Amino acid sequence: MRNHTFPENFLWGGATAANQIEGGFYEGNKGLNIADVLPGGKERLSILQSPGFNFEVDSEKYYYPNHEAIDFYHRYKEDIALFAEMGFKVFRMSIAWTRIFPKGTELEANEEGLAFYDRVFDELHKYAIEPVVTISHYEMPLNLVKEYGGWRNREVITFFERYVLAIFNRYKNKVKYWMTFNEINSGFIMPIQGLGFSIQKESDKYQPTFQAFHHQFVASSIAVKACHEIIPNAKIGNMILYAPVYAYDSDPENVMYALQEERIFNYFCADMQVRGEYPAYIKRYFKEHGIELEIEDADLDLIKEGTVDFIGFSYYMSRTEKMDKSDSTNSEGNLIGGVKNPYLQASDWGWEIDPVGLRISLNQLYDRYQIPLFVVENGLGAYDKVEADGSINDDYRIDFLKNHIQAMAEGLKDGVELMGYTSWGCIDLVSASSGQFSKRYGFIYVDKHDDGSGTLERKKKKSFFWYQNVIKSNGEKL
Ligand code: BGP
Repeated sequence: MRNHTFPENFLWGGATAANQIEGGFYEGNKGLNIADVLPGGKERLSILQSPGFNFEVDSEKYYYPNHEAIDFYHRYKEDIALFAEMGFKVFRMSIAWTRIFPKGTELEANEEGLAFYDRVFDELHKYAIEPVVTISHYEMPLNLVKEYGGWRNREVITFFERYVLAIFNRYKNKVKYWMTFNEINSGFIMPIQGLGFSIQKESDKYQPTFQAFHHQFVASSIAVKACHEIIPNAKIGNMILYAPVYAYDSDPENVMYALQEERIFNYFCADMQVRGEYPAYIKRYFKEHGIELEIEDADLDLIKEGTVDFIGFSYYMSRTEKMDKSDSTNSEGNLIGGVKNPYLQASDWGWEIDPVGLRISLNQLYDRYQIPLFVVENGLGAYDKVEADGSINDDYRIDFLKNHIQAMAEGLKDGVELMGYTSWGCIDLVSASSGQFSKRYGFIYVDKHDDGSGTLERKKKKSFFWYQNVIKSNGEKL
């Protein structure tokens, strides 16, 4: 008997971000963005998570993997043909703000940048692949960071508005799925990438972080409203990093602690973008942390009016929490912290693997918001080995994805409304947190290594053929 769990129009595909694939960092009049000045290698994560980074380009000292990335800028045709061969219905990508407004402050958009994405969208449409576009994916213009202090500065909203109007007007006939800020809530743990500034000391983070978020919420609402006006048939979503928070045990103090962490990290930004107002729990949190936001009169109405059509989210791991962590092992490497969950294995990078957590996430998000969901990132970063005969047998990745797709099928049976699934890093790319190439996610291998060497040749991994079948059978053959 056939099992029609996935709806006929389910949006299967893969996900990327401009700064992690394009390269060509100075071509087509592109300006520098944050990602262009982040070094590769293990030190990147600590830079992203600790105070005091100064955003200076120091090319003697570091290798900057984003400068060349996988050269999608020149090889997009070859890559899109491979996505088409897998049967992609959608391709999630981002537009680099700095290709359109190199410094962020110009009055006119850069034609060469606009033309590049025209070519990419046209190529996708040749194969009936719909682009799903993230407007801002860790790619803030460096000039806005250095001269304006990133999203802390209200003026940035005006520059962002100019950018979104330029891309909506230009691509109104080419793009019908949009998302505003990638993993907006990641600003809590990696403010450099998400909010465009580095705090100077840990204790100073509260006020600027929430002020910057406020500006992003206003900007997000402006984008939603403009999108609805300019492209009435389009859908625009938000994008959050979702990692369900489990209490370590049944001690009510730990359960309360986990709930609080969950609300602040997982839900606060989504509450703002979906429900359109500051929730009660955050008002108490503001009081307790001495946070007083500067909010202009029209802001709250705007936030209420500009709520999103769907929730895009990334799912990689869950998180386990307890109040007193002194007697527990830290979940080493789990991007969003917490204590080690004794029931879970972790990836080579320490990210805890938890497919059931995806079913939980889908249910929790849908219970809370009742609007369509879209899993726009999920995948396994792993070391891959090219065998002597050129094959890459990534059964571990197939297992990971299979279990997560099965969890989505369960979520669908639970009644969750789910638009699609774009597996992260469908082609190997630069890792955002570590800047490495060796942390690979792709169905397509790219011959490029941590030291920058490699021919950039593309090869199909075993998972390529597996995913092709998944899409062909609409999720029935896993
Ligand atoms: C998300 C980001 C992506 C991406 C992914 C995997 O946080 O939206 O940009 O890179 O995580 O993370 P990493 O590359 O650090 O393994």
